Amino acid sequence: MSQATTEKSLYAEHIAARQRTTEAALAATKFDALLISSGAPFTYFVDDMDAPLHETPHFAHWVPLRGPHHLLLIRPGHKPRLVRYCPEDYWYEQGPLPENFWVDDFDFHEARTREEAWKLVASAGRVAYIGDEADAARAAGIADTACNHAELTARLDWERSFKSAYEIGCMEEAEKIASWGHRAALAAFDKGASELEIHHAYLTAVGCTEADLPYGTIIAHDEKGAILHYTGKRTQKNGRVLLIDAGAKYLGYASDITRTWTRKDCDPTFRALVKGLDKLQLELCERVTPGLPYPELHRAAHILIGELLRELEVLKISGEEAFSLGLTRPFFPHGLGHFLGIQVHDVSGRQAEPKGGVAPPPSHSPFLRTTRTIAEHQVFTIEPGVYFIEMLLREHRAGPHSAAIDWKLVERLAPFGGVRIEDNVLVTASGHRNLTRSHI
Ligand SMILES: [Mn+2]
Repeated sequence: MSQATTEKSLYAEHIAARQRTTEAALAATKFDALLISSGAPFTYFVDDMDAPLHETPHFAHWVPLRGPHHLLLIRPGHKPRLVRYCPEDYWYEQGPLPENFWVDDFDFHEARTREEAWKLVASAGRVAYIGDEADAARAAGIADTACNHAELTARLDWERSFKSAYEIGCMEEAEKIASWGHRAALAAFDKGASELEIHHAYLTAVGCTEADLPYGTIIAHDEKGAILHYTGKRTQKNGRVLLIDAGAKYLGYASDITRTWTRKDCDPTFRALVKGLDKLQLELCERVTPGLPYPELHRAAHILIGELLRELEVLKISGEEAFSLGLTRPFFPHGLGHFLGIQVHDVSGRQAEPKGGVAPPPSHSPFLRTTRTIAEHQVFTIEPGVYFIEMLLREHRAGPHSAAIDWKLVERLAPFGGVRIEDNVLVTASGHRNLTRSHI
């Protein structure tokens, strides 16, 4: 079977599953139909410029059609109706629908105006709406309480955390594309390129504009690696460390990959830290198994990081002890990972149950985005990190456990910023499949 045929048949299965799960969610919430819009552009304040459109994720879950104001109507027992908004407009390109594998799965229409589009999805009964065009939905007679209904949305979000074979195929493609960028970035770093030059090398290899990436690249030399969401792009060359956190998109699905590279003139203990964290990251991936609560994996990461820091003599006490005294937190101040899919920080990581509710993170890790129990078909990141962040270390310098940290070594390592290694992991029936490592 050709790749195109596989994609088409996997997509048909994906749509059939969406129809099934949406019908169940509608039944549970007593609605007769669901209408989703692709979204309205966000216009900057006192400006006539729009931000790049992020299509409504619930819409993107059904169809990889880009652009604003498209509408999708789902009714039990009917083929989903898709209305493509394509105005007559000479300011922006409005071509015919490009060749694709998905249109046959819809009762497909085109509309020249938004009014015409909404007329084409007029439906009897209790219709629920998801999207950011609630005014248009109300004008079409949809009740206020049926717009972005909490339980219906929660039920669909819950389903989004279990990826279909089609979605996994898309995500694997996004991994492959990002790996081209990561390889080009490493080659540029080896030649002494600046953060800005590495960013451009990444974009060229991935073959897209910055707006087409799932998130802005984090490309940090040396001490800037300790800024978790560093967005600067300096022009100085010859960094000794490169921390690069960058992904790619394929048909709306994201990859989210971090690598940390060092040059030979970097401090040997920092190089050992990078190597040790890489090994530890793989060990955490090995522990991924259905039934394990994700927060337990996060806790294990803290203890392993504590042990690594003891091995390198940054800490003078065991990993367990360091964690219980709160001394691993300043070095690893973020969550171990998050769900990944259409959104980079995909939905429902903290959802308590299909109908909604929040499962809060443990008190020691308020930033942990994933509190769910690990289950087959979930995709999430595993991204431990170790950083030297003065703001977080400060309180421990004079604290009761100050003697447990080798502060001289901390000073020596701080100019190298930090290290993070991040892979994207698919949960299988018996364990996991690392979607990233086969590419980079
Ligand atoms: Mn991430």
